[in-house]
Amino acid sequence: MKNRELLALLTLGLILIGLPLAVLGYQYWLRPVLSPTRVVDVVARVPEQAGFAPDAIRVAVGETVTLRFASMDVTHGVAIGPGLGVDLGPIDPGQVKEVTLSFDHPGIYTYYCTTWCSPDHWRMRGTIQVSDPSDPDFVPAAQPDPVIEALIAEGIDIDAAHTPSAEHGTMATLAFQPSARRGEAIIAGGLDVPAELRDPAWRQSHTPAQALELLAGHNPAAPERDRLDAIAYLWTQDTADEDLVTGERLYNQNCAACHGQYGGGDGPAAATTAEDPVAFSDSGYMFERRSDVLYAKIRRGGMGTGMPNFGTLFTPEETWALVRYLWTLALGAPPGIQTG
Ligand code: HEC
Ligand SMILES: [Cu+2]
Repeated sequence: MKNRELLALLTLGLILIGLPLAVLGYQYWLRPVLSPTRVVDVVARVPEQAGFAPDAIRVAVGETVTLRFASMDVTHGVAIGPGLGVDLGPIDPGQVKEVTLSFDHPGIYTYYCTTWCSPDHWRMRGTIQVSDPSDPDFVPAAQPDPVIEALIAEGIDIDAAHTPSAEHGTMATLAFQPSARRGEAIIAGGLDVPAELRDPAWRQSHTPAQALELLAGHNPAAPERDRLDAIAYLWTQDTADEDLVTGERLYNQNCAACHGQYGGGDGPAAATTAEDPVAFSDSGYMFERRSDVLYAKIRRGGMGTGMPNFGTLFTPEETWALVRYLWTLALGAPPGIQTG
């Protein structure tokens, strides 16, 4: 009887202690040894507790490496960019998720948290530096961005803080909430649209307010509402379905915490930033914005304002998808596109 009890207890103990040990042993000892590729363990904690450890990984061109992410405190999420298309989704405490990568060219990539885990969440980033073994000291220079170069050449101070909409005067509030859907019909109905407004390059580097002025010059008799709706249509017509899907996904993961899910500037982290996050749903405010400047702001961030930079996370295409999505927050979805 005594022996049996002891045996049962031992068995139980073996299961209680042995099983986790076996799992841990497998994860941390056997798995890396058996793995045909290099395994790098990255531990995630909120940024106040050091964020990712390690926060820098070196990989050689051609080397295959498995990155294993484990969360130690709260639910984090991991994606790696730019342009790798790696999104591991949420990682709960105690959970491990992994991805195996290899790189053909030297470059720098960033792994970053995609879940709002703390007020400092967006600081949670680490870099993967891919170097060429035959030239290990070569660090690939950041690719010059033609859009940002053009803005600098034009003399636009991208790092300047935005002007609060209250100081905008005339455009602070629009007479009507513009509707892209209605605008399509207005244009089809014969509104005279100047050539500039039909040119995507012109629209990218001008504000809707500037377009409105031109449009009014050509259509002095048209009601203001028709002109606003026509601009809303022109500004959102190029937005493809997949842009919206990408833009919305990236926005919800990376921006909504500050800028608000519907662009109200009222996300849970809005109170923590030095400057107020911009409200993209404020169409009067957005009528004074240029797409190329929005693009540059997203990539470069706002010095000292609390607006993070995303240039190391997203490709230029992903950044444009975000800009297009921001316009739909202000002006509504373009006609023919269903949003949820
Ligand atoms: C940690 C909070 C925070 C997060 C996260 C954040 N932003 Fe911002 N953002 C701000 C703040 C604060 C400003 C205001 C900066 C200023 O005064 O110029 C701002 C400004 C901007 C601007 C400039 C607007 C203008 O008129 O100049 C753009 C564009 C923008 N954010 C886009 C984004 C996008 C897109 C994302 C996600 C990929 C994002 N932001 C994530 C806080 C944030
Ligand atoms: Cu996080």
